[in-house]
Amino acid sequence: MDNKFKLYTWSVSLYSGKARAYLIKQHIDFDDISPADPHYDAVIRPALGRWIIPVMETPEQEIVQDGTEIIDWFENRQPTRLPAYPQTPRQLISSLIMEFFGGEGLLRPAMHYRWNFDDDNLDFILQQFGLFALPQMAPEERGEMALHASGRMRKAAVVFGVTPETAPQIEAAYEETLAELDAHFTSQPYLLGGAPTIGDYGLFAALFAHLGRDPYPLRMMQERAQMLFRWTERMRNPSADMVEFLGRDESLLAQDAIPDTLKVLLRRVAADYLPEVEAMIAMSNDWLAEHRPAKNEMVGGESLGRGIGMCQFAWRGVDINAVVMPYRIFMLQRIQDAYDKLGAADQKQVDVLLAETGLEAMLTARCDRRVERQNHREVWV
Ligand SMILES: N[C@@H](CCC(=O)N[C@@H](CS)C(=O)NCC(=O)O)C(=O)O
Repeated sequence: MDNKFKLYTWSVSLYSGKARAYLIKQHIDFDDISPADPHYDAVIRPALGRWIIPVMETPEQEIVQDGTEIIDWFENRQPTRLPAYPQTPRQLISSLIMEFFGGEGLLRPAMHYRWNFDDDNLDFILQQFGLFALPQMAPEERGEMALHASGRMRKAAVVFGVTPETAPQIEAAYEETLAELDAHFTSQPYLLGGAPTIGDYGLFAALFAHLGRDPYPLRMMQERAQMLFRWTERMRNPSADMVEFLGRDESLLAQDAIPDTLKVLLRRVAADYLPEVEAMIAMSNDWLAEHRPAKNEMVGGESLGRGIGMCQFAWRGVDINAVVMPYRIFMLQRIQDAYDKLGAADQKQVDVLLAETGLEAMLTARCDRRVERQNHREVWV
């Protein structure tokens, strides 16, 4: 029997990078497998009820879908080599906030820099999509097929709020974020010191497949944010890869420390992502009052849609219309649940940090119904 874990992924896939980096850092013996492998259509897809990646199949043939669930599958079977969840309150909550921001908050610049720079990106992207989706096809035929298939993703950029009107601000915000990330990774190998935590894996989602791999944004990162670029290498290396940080070992900063450069990033989340989080929750609560989904009703129902509608919010002087996806409520709940489980003294410490960084609403913007994952899908509970 093959006792390796199998990870169904594409290098071009944002959420795949998160799960893959975790497996690499934990020294788990696994193989990347293309979902074009016949086993995906024969076994994995029917089990999930839809086509989606990343998916992990364990040596015992258990199927685990979703980047976070893959990480938690290992984290729930302690001990792990480098625990993804810090044990101290401020580091735990900061790390979960960065996970949320990396996978969801940075999706808008990720989509923009992938789909709106055709001169630099398009040939590469189409070849890469073709390569992963249709490995059996000749390279010259792949481009055409991939162009057709990528139409849906190009449209998705608009659904995430990327338009000609919002693009200048998306770029300005990303350039600022890039500089702040670079400053952080100049002084720390990972978000919280010498080892990656859940926030690193979440950030790696957007900062690798799109922003650290597609030609235009990769060049931007290499030219303007070399220490961030180094972190994207480090996140793919089973070694600690901290050659420029002499004397560091694979441990988190002591005493629940939050470096100033991470506080800058938390303020960035408050300024650039929190307005959308609040608009998403307000819209979801209105939608729930109107639609009253049954207990355990699948989000998106039979149509498999992931969004329940659009929300509007003012952002850096422009109005953004963006899709509301209950998966994001699930991710936000992770932060709120972790906070709710803390003792009163620990909560106070977190309160001080969130007040200092303008992130109080990350705990108070709550959805009237919980979103959980059951049978590989999000459901309203
Ligand atoms: N957060 C989810 C989202 C995964 C996701 O959206 N995957 C994309 C690729 S990066 C996908 O499979 N899209 C297929 C589709 O939407 O049909 C997870 O980690 O499972």
